[in-house]
Amino acid sequence: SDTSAHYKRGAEKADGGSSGGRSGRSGGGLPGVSASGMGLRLSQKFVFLLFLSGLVTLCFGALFFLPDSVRLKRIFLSKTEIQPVTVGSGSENDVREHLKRPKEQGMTSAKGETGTKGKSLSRKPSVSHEATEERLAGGKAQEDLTLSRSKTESASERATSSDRGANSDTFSYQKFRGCLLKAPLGRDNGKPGDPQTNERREKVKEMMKFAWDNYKRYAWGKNELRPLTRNGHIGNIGASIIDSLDTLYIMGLMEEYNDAKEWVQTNLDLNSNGEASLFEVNIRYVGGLLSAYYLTGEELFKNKAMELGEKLLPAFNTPTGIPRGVINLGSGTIWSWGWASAGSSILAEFGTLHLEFVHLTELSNNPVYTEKVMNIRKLLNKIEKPHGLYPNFLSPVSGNWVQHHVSIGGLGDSFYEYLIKSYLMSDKTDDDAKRMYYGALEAIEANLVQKSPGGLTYMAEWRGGILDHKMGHLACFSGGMIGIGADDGAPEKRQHYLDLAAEITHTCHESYTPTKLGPEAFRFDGGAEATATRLSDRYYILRPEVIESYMYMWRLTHDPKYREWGWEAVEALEQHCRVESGFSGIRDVYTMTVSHDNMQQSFFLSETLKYLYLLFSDDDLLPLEDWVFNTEAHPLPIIRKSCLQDETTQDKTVSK
Ligand code: DMJ
Repeated sequence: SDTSAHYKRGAEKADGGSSGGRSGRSGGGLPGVSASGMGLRLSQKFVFLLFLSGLVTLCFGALFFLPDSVRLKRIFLSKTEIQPVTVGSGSENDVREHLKRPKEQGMTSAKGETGTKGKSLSRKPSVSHEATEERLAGGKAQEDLTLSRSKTESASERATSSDRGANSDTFSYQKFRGCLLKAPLGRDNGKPGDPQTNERREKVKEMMKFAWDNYKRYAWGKNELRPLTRNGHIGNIGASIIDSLDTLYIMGLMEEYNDAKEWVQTNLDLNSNGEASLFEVNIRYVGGLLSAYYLTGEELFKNKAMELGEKLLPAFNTPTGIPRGVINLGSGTIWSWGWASAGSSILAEFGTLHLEFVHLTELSNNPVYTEKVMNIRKLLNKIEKPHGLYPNFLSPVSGNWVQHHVSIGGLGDSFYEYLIKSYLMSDKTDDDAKRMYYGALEAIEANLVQKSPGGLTYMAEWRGGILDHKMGHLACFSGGMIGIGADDGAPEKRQHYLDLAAEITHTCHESYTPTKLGPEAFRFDGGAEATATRLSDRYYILRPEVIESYMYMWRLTHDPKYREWGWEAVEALEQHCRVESGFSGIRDVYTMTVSHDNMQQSFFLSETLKYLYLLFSDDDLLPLEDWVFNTEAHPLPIIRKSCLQDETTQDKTVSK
């Protein structure tokens, strides 16, 4: 009713305006209108028809472009509402997707495939009921840090001592620690020697505490904080808590970390009948819990991760084994996103499971997880790829591509990321992943990488051979990705890859203006040079990708400009996104008087602030020799098979 009242007011205003202006002439009739007032002259009919057809074309055009820059941010869908309960839904694209969903959902033929809930599992990991660890009382942050870390260390010692009596089949935390080349948190928790850098790092820590405290105060247990209205965004599965565990831990915010841990222990309900995005649950929850386990040795996190992993298995019960995008965690029913063409699965979704699933096999000693992701890879290897490229939509029934849209940004992005990271995480033994990554990169370079008239290197999108000269903010992660993969490329290409990584990162930095924050998508045509030309692309939802590339490029080159660019971003976040009760995305990065979107995304806590903190830390905080970051910035250790199987391996840090 609000809408119709608004519409009526608008119509009245228009009427009033025109009648007032025309009334003087109305006695003689309006020019061009016949005496009856109903008929129109031929020329007017023509103009009217022209206008109508223009409008129709515009609408079709808009529909065509709708899914382009969508990052599918849904995690848990509500049981009762047709529209999904989302995480990360601050994006206008997501809102548009929601609007499309109700109608299309009914048309999704795939809805309703039921999985054989975890049949193949030999044993069911139980939820940990270990007693809640006593929370540390008060004290200053620094005291907490020392005290609590030693408490957590004793947790990892507990884990290791229980390992000793365990069946040799089960994962040994002690051995895992012994196989790390360096202590995960470095010599001095990554504290940089240079005072200015340290001050900057402390500032980032303060931002994390501020974001966390407000989330805790106003939205505890909800998925995300709405900082303007001071409440939680729909969804009660604590996405911000799981996403924050490792960030709080590495920053030494131990009181906060312990609150988060206690919530996981007592409130994380994985038996809910909620419907979930396989991709989002995997990267945020499985990834977040795995990282928390590997960093702290707390069995609780391992058990929760394995319990969740088992619940995701029915998603793979399709004719090809390519999982569908949505799953009901209670019943195991699966279906495809209503908006994905012809019930297809999304490359960036089914292609972003590998790291976590391999670790689930490591921890559970159950090969089923690795088998599932290896099967995806096998199919991708088998099917024909247009120009060597991987399109974004694939049918889980026929195993064929559904459309020829290729993007290194939304819908495609983390598939490429997981290829190179699978190789790195396997201690460089997964040659298949290596071959696929460099093959894909070659095809991307040949078909998508472009240079703008102004000399900026960018990744265009590809639609059946036609280039769309736009780059999404999401695609900016590729600077870092190409950077970390440079060293393992063909010797003659190594420097080239490093240069390409630096150029892409530079382009993304160029898009951060004038607020020093960047738009959701920017273009390189019609005279545009890394600028958003559509109003609807001008928003910034606290995304991490540009900062992520700064962090990797800093680690790889130690060029001080990356730290300077990171600091620019910190200042901009403080100036434009910090509000009284948290951080919020903004609707237009090109106006200095910003309008806030009222969402503190959970990836701001897991990624944006973590990457900034790492950027201002020494390289020995989560060293890249030992860790890869999943696509939600949750660190996962490199698996050193031979070391892990060696009887004599000892945890150097514990014995020390
Ligand atoms: C995060 O959820 C992940 O990084 C994902 O892969 C894509 N980007 C969002 C944040 O922008």
